Amino acid sequence: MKLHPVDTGSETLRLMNNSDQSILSWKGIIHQYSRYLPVKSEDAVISLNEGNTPLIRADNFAKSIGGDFEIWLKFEGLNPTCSFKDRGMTVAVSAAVQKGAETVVCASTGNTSASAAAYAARAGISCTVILPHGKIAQGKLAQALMYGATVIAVEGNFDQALQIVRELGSIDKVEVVNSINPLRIEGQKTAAFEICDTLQRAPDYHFLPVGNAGNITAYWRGFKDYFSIQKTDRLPAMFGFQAAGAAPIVNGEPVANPETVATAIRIGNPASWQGANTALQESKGFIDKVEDEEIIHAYKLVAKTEGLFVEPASAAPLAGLIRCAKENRIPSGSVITASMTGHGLKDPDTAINNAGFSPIVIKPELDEVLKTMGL
Ligand code: AN7
Repeated sequence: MKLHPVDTGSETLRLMNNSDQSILSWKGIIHQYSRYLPVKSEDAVISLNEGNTPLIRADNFAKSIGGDFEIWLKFEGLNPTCSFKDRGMTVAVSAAVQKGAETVVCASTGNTSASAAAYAARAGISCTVILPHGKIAQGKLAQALMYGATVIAVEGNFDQALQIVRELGSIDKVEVVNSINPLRIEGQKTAAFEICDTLQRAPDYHFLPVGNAGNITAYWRGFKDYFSIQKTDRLPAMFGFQAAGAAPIVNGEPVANPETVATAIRIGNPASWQGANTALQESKGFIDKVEDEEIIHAYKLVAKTEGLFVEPASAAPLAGLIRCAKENRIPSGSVITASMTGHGLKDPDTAINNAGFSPIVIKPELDEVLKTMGL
């Protein structure tokens, strides 16, 4: 099979700078990036061939928000469990199995639990997830249940669930796979590698949602790793966005009762707060909060203009980008990348509640269809 260069208009890219063969036989992020990771591909690896997600250029979206810059969306919803968490989970679960763990545990707003449950199933070990009762998107809950995890719902929020999980970590043969496990961060940094490999450069700005702040920590590490070995010639400014009702880093203090439609980032006391601060300071970045209405607006806009269905949390950086475009914060011609952290199908309720209309019910007749179509 021959792969042709892709002409994007402003620059000519290859699909990847790795060998064509590596695209055809992608075996996951540990296999691809083992030289930058603490788990090696020769070790027993628990993988679902995660990573290698598309970086989609979003010119329609850019135009619709009046942006005079390039926007590239890293569609992490196309990982095996439909979120970026799989990158960290392959590393954390592989290491856990190697050291003899029999159970993995995590607290979660949904995606971590889906990913942990899948990788534990693949490894043949058990998994217990602790979730805030009633605040998990349907798709994520369905995943954890289907992959066979023990699902515990607590009458409390994510921060309280994580506190319990921290204490479970001291039990023999139990491994915590939240991002307080440093191996999760290591795996997640590979998304930054893929962005640079695909663009053949680092972006000027990277936008992403911030919840527990593991991912902003991970991307910054990834961009720095590539820069330090001169694979790239610049470092992006990291632009993070929290939901207004769950914005501890922006407010400078924990939020006791976080609330947002973007349940994935409904977190009041992020575990990687320090990592986020480092990324923001070192990259000369920026963190802000966006209202739920802005999140929903961006969520619908990217679906309608680009055919990209992401979950509400992933729309937070897009809402932030809309603001930045309005406020002229981004110099024209900049190359912006943004993490679309989870798939829209994870949260069908929010989609249906916000789509703005219901299917139009008619008789099964051509005339009726034509009339409804306005033809
Ligand atoms: C779609 O699953 O914290 O700032 O328990 O699912 O690294 O926490 C999920 C977080 C962004 C925030 N987008 O990332 C969990 C969990 C989506 C997410 C975030 C999450 P971090």
